[in-house]
Formats: sequence, structure tokens, C-alpha cells
Amino acid sequence: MRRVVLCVVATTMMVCVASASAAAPANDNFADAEALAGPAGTLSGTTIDATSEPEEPCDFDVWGCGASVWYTWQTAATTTTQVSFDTCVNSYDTTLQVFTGNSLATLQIVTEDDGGCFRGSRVDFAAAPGTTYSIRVGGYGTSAGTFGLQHPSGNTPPPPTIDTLIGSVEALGLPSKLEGGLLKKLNVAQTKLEIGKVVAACKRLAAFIDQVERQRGKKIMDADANALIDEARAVRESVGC
Ligand SMILES: [Ca+2]
Ligand SMILES: [Ca+2]
Repeated sequence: MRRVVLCVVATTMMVCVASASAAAPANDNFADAEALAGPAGTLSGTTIDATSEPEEPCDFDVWGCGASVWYTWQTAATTTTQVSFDTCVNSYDTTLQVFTGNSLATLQIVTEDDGGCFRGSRVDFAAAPGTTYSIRVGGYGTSAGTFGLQHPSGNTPPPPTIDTLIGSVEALGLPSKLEGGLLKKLNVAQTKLEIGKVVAACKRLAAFIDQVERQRGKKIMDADANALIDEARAVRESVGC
């Protein structure tokens, strides 16, 4: 079986994890699109073992509608600015599409391309501030492979708040007793913050992290626990814990 080696470069070390190719990329589905924030650059992606969703708007009578992965992006500019995305370097035979809209069923095409740079693709469009664009990378026909996606600088989203953390907990559909316990800690933290008691708020946030950690792999799936803890740590940082 072909295996994919994923490497994460940390500040002081490189960690490589081998995973079976049967796993679809994390951004296979529209709902799991990877946000492109921060400086312009080129990232490595793959559509190997990716799928095409039933409602996917592949308006490609000629190009086909095979494996795809998704990204979201907002311009970092404060005025409407012409931008470009491409898969011109280190890419299989890709297609690129840009949409607006919040769900597969309501997507509106902005622009699309197949062979703007030989087998790679290139799109240019006028990006409006505050608009989230969905970027679909797919293959010509049913082809799949790895690609380099060049993207412009993206708007960095604001840091999470206790309110967004509450929304993240509620979205998980946890058992009511566990959800109630977690939300109570966050609500108390919010109240403490509002009256300027930062230390007390930090303690409640730490207790929240502890409770999530205790339920990791039990009533909270590993990935969900990681996401909640990361978000809670970011909240702690932003309030000055
Ligand atoms: Ca897909
Ligand atoms: Ca192409």
C-alpha cells in the first residue's frame, strides 16, 4: 500500500508521522475546508484518497468531477483587490474553482480554470473585503495527486473568545450533564472577566481544560478535545492569563 508521510516542522524539531493512504485529506469535504490565513505563500496539498460530495458543483462537462479538497480565504486587504491563486508548480493535472456561498447547495461560481499553466491551473479575481471565498482544488477527469497551491495573504481571524468557545462546546452535542458542567465553567469565567477578576476567570478556564482532558477519548473524541483545549488556551492567552 502506498503510504503518505506527513511532516510537521516545529520550532526545534521535525516530527514525521506515517499514515495509511486510505485516509482522506482533512479538507476533503466542503464543511472541513482549511482556512488560508496569514502571509501569502505556497502550500502542499493532496487529493489522493479524496472524494467528490454528491452536491458538489463541478460544472465540468468536459473536465469531470473527481476527487477534490477545499480551502477558504478572505482578503487581508481593506479594499477590493485583484488576486490570483494557482497550482502552477509541483502539481498534477488540476482544476481550480473559486466560489462564494456558505453551503455546497448555495455556492456561486466566481471563476474557474483548468490549464492556465500547462496542466496546472490559475485563477484571477477581484476579492472583496469581508467575503469568504471557497477554493476547490480538483483533478482533470478522475485524476488525483499532490499539488502546490500558491495563495495571496489572507485575513487572520480574530482570536477566539469565551463566547466562541461556548459555541464550540454546544456544537459537539455532548451528553447534557457534561455539556452543562463545561458551559457552567465558561459562563462563570465570562462573568468574572466582566467584573475585572481576570485571575478568577483564568482559574475557571483552567478547570475547563482539566475537565476536557479527563474526558479525552471517553465522552469527548480526541480530535474534539484537542480543538477545545487549543481554543481554551488561546482564550486564556488573549485575556492575559
Ligand atoms: Ca472532496
Ligand atoms: Ca489542468
